[in-house]
Amino acid sequence: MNKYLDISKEVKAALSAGKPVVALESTIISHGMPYPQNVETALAVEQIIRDNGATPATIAIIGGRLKAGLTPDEIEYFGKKGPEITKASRRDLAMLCAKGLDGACTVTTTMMIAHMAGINIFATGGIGGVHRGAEVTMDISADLEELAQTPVMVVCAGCKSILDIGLTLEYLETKGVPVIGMGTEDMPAFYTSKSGFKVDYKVDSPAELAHFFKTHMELGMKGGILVGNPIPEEYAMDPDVINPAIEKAINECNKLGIKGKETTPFLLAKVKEITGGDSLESNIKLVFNNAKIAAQTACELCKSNHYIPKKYKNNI
Ligand code: PSU
Ligand code: MN
Repeated sequence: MNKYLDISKEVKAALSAGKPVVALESTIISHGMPYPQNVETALAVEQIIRDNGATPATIAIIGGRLKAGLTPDEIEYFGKKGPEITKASRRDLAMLCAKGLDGACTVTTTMMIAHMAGINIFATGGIGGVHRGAEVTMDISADLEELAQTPVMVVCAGCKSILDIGLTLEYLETKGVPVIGMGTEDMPAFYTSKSGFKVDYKVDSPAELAHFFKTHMELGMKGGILVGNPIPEEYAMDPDVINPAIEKAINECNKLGIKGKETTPFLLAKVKEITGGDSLESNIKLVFNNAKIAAQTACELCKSNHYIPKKYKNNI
């Protein structure tokens, strides 16, 4: 085991018994949502994973240690400190460990630490991607590179249109990352269920997703897979409300000259402010939904070594 890694007792017990474990990120807690909803959501998400038969492993860096599995007190600490904690991407990992500092794990570092710990399924809200205007700014999230090189399945609610969704999908195609729609052929758009862009493949159940992922791993594919799980219709936002809010947030971001790693947290907070908190409510609900699907998929992956969806049976 990596000398910088600490796996919690509960997570270690689950992993060594071959039981399902689902990784969760900590940037969504510190930078993605305001306190106290961030802590409430993080704890509720862990409960949903348990209710669906898996063990949650929230991932963060504390005092230079890579943690797979946090205590409720540690989650409270991340939630309360919020953006004061360093948002940790791949480039930050060694320095935070060397200096014994804290770091909030993005999708990138959560995938890295999950993989080190032997966890291969991860649930979150949204991933980073190619930002609008990236042809000038070159702002392309390290999350896409991590998906290209680390074999972890990331269940998200698609890309929000603070990003250029079309370019994000092109980038993933170049990097060989399969994009799977859970029950949909349309890439979900985070606050809404459809972006107008197609996913690569549609699956209809966690069992089918587990089968696909197992095949991906058995082939020795080095990268991850991205699952777009649409927000349930009852929690989706009206495109006529959310789209102008995103436009306004992006304009403000550009006007203020906000760049680099500050961009995504700024846009998330601004969209929430413009929508009077409605976007936060949708955000919380879609994370719950992703946690459920990820836990169910982790259970299928553990139990069904030989699961073959009916429609494939004739081809074998
Ligand atoms: N998108 C969200 N919520 C989030 C993030 C993205 O809807 O909390 C966070 C995730 O941790 C993601 C990171 O990995 O932002 C991407 O940041 P950047 O765009 O700077 O790569
Ligand atoms: Mn960026």
